[in-house]
Amino acid sequence: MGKEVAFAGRSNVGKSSVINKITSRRNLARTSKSPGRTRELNYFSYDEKRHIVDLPGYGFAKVDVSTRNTWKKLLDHYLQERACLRGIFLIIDIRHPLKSFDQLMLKYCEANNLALHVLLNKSDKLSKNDAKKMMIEIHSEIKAINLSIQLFSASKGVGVDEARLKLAEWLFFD
Ligand SMILES: Nc1nc2c(ncn2[C@@H]2O[C@H](COP(=O)(O)OP(=O)(O)O)[C@@H](O)[C@H]2O)c(=O)[nH]1
Ligand SMILES: [Mg+2]
Repeated sequence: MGKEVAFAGRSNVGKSSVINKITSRRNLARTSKSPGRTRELNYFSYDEKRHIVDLPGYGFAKVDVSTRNTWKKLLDHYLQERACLRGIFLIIDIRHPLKSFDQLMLKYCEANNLALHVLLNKSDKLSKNDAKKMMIEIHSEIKAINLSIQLFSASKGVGVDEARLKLAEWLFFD
């Protein structure tokens, strides 16, 4: 059976940039200029048994009910066939944490007993001290059983090794 790791995040948190940075494969995930353009599930493969799934995000400005429902349906459907899903990378903008999209994602992880790795992206926008404080604060607000959390910056390359290690743990180890 194959192994899958899914990347989730509200639009414009930098999900595409993060995927590009971690996988260091150009055009593996395209960075979109207009936020919220990704609507369907995008699969990227290392080989026939190891895949990254780019889950569509939403949340930029107002999102209508039908967009929300479409996303929920898509996610429900995806999680139903998730036997090979090893864990979820949840990308959060460190300056705007735990919005309703993130809360919903956290609920899904809890309900389905999924391992969760939170990337606090755009940490370059805060001082090192403030970023650390935010991480502690956000960590204390997330109640997940199998949780890890880290600072990240796709622009400055902060946290890349740590994130790659987690990805490798889920996709390649054991
Ligand atoms: N300052 C800063 N900007 C970032 C970072 N990561 C992404 N961005 C910017 O955020 C915007 C949205 O990025 P994108 O990867 O398209 O986000 P997506 O909609 O979540 O896939 C772009 O203008 C990126 O250049 C980061 O770590 N730091
Ligand atoms: Mg994108």
